[in-house]
Amino acid sequence: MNLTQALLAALTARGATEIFGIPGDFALPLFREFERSGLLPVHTLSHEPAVGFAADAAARTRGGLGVAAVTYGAGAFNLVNAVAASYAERVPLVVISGAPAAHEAASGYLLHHQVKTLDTQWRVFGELTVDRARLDDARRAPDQIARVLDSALVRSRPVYLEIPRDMPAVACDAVPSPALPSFDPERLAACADELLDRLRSASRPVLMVGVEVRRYGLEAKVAELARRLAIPVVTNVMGAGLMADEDISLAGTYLGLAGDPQVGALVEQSDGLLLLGVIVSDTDFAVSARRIDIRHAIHVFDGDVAMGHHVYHGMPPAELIDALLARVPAPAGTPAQRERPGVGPAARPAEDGEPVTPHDIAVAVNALMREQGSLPLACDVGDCLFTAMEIERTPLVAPGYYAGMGYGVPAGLGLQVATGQRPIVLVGDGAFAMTGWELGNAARCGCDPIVLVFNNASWEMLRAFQSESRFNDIGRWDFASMAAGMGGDGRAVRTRAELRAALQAAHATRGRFQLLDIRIEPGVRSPTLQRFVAAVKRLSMPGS
Ligand code: S1T
Ligand code: MG
Repeated sequence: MNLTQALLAALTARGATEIFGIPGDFALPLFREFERSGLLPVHTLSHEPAVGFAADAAARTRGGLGVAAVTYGAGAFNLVNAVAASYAERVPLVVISGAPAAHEAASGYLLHHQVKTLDTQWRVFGELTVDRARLDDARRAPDQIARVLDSALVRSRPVYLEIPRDMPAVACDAVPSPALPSFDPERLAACADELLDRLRSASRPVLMVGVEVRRYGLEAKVAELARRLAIPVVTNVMGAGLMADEDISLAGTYLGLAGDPQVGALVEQSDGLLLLGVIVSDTDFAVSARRIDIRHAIHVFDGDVAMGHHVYHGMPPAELIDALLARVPAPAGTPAQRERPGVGPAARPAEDGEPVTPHDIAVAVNALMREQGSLPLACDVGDCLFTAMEIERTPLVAPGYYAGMGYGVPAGLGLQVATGQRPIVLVGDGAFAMTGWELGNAARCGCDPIVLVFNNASWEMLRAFQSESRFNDIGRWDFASMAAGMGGDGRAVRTRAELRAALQAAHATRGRFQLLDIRIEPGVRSPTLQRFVAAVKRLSMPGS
């Protein structure tokens, strides 16, 4: 066995099912060993941000590790923003970078792709990851790989492996099996007891489900806990789409003043708010009608459980949920089958000559999913993300907290490669102009996403906050005409009747990506974005 084979076997043992990457001369030997071993399929894309987004989405939707492999310098630095997003949104992404061989590093030359020093990249990725290793010694490599990959899973954050190009084919022992997180059982028991005491003494307890519940594969167990606790359950923006396949009634998605007022009141007036794996960020908590005092909540996040003025450290989420389930008996008898409600009453899509608005897109997608079954969503940043909050309970991957554009299309490819499910991609014209061209790789990756481009000729989300700025006029691109050149089918859509017909035709067509170039007038926004902007202006930009 060589070092690459040992690494691939260790990645597979920790849930990886593919690698996304772009090689370069410092990574050619590594990619050659990837190909020779055949242990994991390698999907190459066109630009490294997309490599990171696709690997991120693969991890989010399939569970386990996502893997992005790049060359040293120019490739790895292109990946930085995607890894930052994975760090912020708790994704176990493994970054594998080629690097100069030992004799090159010692040559005394300035090497191509080098920045300040040969260690600059190592230091940069130290800021974006929870663990890292340089695999320059085959005797140490197995333990280094095991430690770093296990860190990614336990912390659900990115990690970094740097492989000098004289190492991939070097003989190497197997990597130790995955290690389970360690914890103090007595402290865990005390934490579970106090958490339940606080919930039981509350008169208005509420459970908010966040991203960690997905990242640690706990949706089924948390759904069972929610049924046993019999308290209202909500998600937040980053948690939208969670529990979609569980038999549990969700009250809705919390988005402060920009969301459903009933959900806002439920959360903000709770005297026992359990934030389970929730990223408490400004996206949804800075637009609260009444600021939530986290000290009076119970916040389970990043291995800690904060209650009142004290914190239990080293509380692995999976073990905590098991401890809570052990303390809350299942109700007698079998629970009545619950109707899994959608977002709201199933509005029938209008099929008239009216121009399409973002809300019409949500209604049309809801109708399609009620007729044809649920489809997972991959969403970008912009009004498409706010529109996604109006779509029924279906799995969703989106940069709802880090909010970096360009995620949608690559994430749709990563989702379909990792799960085999055909996604609907929601993306604005500005974000599409960044990474939408990766659709040219769809056929090679075996993907045929349905892509809905919110083509409003505008950076509309920015215009909503600063309407006087002319730089938000980005021109109307004809994306429908560009689809064929990338191996897909494009349809320009202007009216609600055209939207309904185009969506049905796209859904019926397999084997080629389907692009709906939905022409929306600049200034026309979703109700959710409208409320969000009004709330932000009211709360943080008084007088604006
Ligand atoms: N660059 C990147 C990589 N991510 C960003 N989030 C931004 C810039 C800032 C930004 C937004 S929203 C937005 C920009 C440029 C405009 C999005 O335009 P489009 O995709 O067409 O969607 P829509 O027209 O629906 O707004 C956020 C606020 O940071
Ligand atoms: Mg736009």
